[in-house]
Amino acid sequence: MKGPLSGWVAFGEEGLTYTFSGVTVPALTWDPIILTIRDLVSELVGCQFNFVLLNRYKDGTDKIGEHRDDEKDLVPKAPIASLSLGAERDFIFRHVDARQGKADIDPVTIPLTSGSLLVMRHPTNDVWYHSLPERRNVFSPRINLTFRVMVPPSATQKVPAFVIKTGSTTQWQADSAPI
Ligand SMILES: O=C(O)CCC(=O)C(=O)O
Ligand SMILES: [Mn+2]
Repeated sequence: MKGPLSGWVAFGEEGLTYTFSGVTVPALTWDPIILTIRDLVSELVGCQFNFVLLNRYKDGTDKIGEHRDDEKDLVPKAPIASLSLGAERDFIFRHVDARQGKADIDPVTIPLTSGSLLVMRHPTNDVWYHSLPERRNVFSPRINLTFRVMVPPSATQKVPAFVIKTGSTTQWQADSAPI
């Protein structure tokens, strides 16, 4: 996965780290404002997130290449909630079978406006790649917060690391969500 040029910052429970593309990002102690947002997003999605990764895109030349969020630090099947602030950018899903030339499935483009919350539920990350391509006509910055559920350092995968509530959950465009 190719990340934005400006690097990453993360907040989360003590001891959590996120390793991707050969980079390990340790969780800083929760900032009170970020924690308040985390609580709101957790309530909205119905999942107790324990980690948030912040990406900053200084303008449309910063981008993220096509990838899936499939790192071993992530609790399998937990949702990922992505909050966007600042410049609007296109987020593109591409189906794994289309990528491999096995099926003719159109990519799905979602314009992520400031304040939008995109929720990727299982099995989205298994079957769809995503990217945030370069946009030469975007001149202002964007900040993205992805709320995640990470495996606690001492846990094994046999131990539940999160609670999913059923009911009262909110999804991005439920009818067209690429799940
Ligand atoms: O900035 C975004 O909307 C996507 C970020 C992303 O895919 C990631 O951090 O894994
Ligand atoms: Mn991603």
